[in-house]
Amino acid sequence: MNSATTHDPESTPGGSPALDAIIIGAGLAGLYQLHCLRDRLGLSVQVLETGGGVGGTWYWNRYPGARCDSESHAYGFSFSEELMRDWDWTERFPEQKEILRYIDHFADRFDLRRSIRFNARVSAAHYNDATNRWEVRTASGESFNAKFLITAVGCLSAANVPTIAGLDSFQGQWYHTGQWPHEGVNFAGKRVGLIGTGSTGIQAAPVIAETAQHLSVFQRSPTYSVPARNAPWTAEFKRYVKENAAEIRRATHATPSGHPFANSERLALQTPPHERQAIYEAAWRKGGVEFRTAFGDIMLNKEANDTAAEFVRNKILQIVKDPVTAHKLTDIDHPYAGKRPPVDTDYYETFNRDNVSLVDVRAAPIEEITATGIRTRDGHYPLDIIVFATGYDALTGPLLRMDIRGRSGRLLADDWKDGPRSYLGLQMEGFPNLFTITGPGSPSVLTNMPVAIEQHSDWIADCIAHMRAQGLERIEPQAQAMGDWMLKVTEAASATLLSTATTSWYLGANVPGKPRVFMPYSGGMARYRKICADVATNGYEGFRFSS
Ligand code: NA7
Repeated sequence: MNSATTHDPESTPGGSPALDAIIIGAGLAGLYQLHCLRDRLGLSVQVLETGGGVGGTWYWNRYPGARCDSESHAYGFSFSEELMRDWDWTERFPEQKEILRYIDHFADRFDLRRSIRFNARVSAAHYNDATNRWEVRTASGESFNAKFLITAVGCLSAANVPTIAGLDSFQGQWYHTGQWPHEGVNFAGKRVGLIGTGSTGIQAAPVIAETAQHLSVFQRSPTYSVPARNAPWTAEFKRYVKENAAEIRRATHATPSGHPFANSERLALQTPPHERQAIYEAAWRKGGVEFRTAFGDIMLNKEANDTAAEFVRNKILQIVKDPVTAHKLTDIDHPYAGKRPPVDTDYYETFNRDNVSLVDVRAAPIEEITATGIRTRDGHYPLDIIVFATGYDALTGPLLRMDIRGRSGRLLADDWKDGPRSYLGLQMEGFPNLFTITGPGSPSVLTNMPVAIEQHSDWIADCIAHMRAQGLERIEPQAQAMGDWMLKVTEAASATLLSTATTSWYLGANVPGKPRVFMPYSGGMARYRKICADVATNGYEGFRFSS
């Protein structure tokens, strides 16, 4: 790749330092990886970021009601106890603005911005066999090169706007929740159509309904949502967090999910029904994704799962007053938590409002978008604003939207045409010195993300430090190790009910034409952490180095 604006050891104008590493993305992953490589290892690092600021997911997702489903005290970085003690989260489930403030604080505290180029979207990354360097190009034509390339592009960052005939002709405004305008959207007095009832739609609907003249929620697949029970943290809890930073970190490292709570050892099927009901009631009152851990067999046994599913369905039926709407909201086609389980604030209650209606687009699919609204098979819904809460081309999308080529010009998109293949979700055979933070094949979206991000970034930094110490220039996985790992990913998914939710984005089912492969590793974060640590201890077993 040649360009007039080239930043590399040979031709960098003004003698700026040669790059050891390029990191794509300045969300939580990119920032922490930058800190590891630049400040711990002393490497010269350039971060390239599409957005105009740090934050990644939290930079883009400014839609109404945007909040984290992880509890705040366990959501941030845990490598620095000082950072944990100095930051005060105000609420149990922090809203987008507060998380972005935290990420800004992190970037400033560790002086990270000087190594980040904003408004720089990477369009291509090609490995040069002769120089053993990655040549990276941005959409605006700038070029960079470095020995190591690390993608920190997020798992849910490639917006999925469905192809619906007529969208271009719509005369109102439309938005995807993951590309929300910074100035916000005024719904007052407007007829709003919200498409999608995953975690995002479920968060957005109650907030949009507060000001919209009318909100129509277009539901294709109902799902199970549990109340978040969000509330400000008490002074006592804030003190607990400061005094127990190390313990909170230890807890998040010990659980399968990276959340500070483990699966209960109790089994739903071995608990008498009245006791089981009381346990579910207590979990429902407590709220949050912790509900899923009420019994140890919920995700392993369909019959056990049915007890959780029935409990949530009954709650929905009790909350929603209109029986037809309640029926549509509970006509769920997958096991509880088989698809990513949302948590909400007044989602089901929202359907009791006079200005909200549910449109069942599984029964009568959307046929087209007209100049004035949405036409389904059985009617036309006049709208001023359409909100797409239609999710993402998850995990592989952000990587495959770039032109990534490895040894001898090998195209990643070709290697992954039948689904992503990697060793440990960290590296791909044929793509030397390329690391993917929370890539497909790692626990990623099945965990409390910062925990997975820290583990990957630390592992990558340790690996690069090892290479430097040993004078090694190149690392890539062995094909056999990669194949064996992919079998483990499939086996782990088959051992749970996750693989039975055939319409889930974990399987790529939400994007037409995407191969149906269960992408994240579902064997648990704690187990995965140990596997990665053992691989390193055993001389980076399964990888091949060259000097
Ligand atoms: P999700 O979980 O992928 O949800 C997207 C929703 O949009 C889901 O209900 C989809 O129905 C629906 N959808 C997608 N395309 C269409 C079309 N063409 N017509 C009607 N409905 C459609 O994305 P979220 O943003 O809610 O959550 C993503 C993650 O972000 C979340 O898990 C958190 O980790 C944060 P479907 O189920 O495909 O039938």
